[in-house]
Amino acid sequence: MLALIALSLPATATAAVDNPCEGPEAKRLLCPNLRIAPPSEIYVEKLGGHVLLRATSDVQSRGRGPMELHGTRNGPRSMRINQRVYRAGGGHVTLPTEARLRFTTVGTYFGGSYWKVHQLANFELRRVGPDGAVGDVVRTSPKLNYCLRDLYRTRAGRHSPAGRVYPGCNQNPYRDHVRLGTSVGWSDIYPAAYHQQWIDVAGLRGCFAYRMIVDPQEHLFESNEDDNMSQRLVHLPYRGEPGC
Ligand SMILES: [Ca+2]
Ligand SMILES: [Ca+2]
Repeated sequence: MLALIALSLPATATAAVDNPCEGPEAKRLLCPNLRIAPPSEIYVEKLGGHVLLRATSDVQSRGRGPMELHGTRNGPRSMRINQRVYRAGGGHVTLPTEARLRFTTVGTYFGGSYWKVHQLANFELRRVGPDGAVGDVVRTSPKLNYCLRDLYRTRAGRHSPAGRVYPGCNQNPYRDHVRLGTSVGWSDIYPAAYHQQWIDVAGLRGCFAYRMIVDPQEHLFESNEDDNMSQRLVHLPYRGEPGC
């Protein structure tokens, strides 16, 4: 009976250490918070027998401090990650994480290969019932690896730097250490036409929820771990605009 109860618990306790951004010391830390905007600029691309539902994704940094990650080589195309959280009065804490960087190839058109965070975001499609209830996952995107960088400043504010602090992801496969991150008020956005920004919806009919989830494995420490999902309803076959 005990074993059955344990198996039914959600697999959320994956962090390497306790999250200081949810504990009593949180107010002395400039903790990051990641969010993801609902999928936008949705369109269909037909390719052979595939029907690719493409969408733009926007990972937003919305905490008191940046999401800053330091990778250290632990394999030919892999790095382990320490997260750096700055203190309100100066200095920082270093948090070991279960997250990993992968040297990821996105094709020559999009610039070749980059050090990206493995499983930073998931895109998934779930069936929506006539009562509006969202059901199980029916399809997922192949995209898992995602850079963190300051691409656009999408919300100005007191903690948000006016210029880029983390300009782009490193492309050198021989580095032993890289730093990447997204500053407060900035976004890392991938357009719908980018490598793997799609879910194959071939053969699906009806109403579905197109969900985007940032940090789905809960490897990164944030001040709010409950605002990491957004969704938009889509009717399939797609009619050119969202909604069921
Ligand atoms: Ca969050
Ligand atoms: Ca998290």
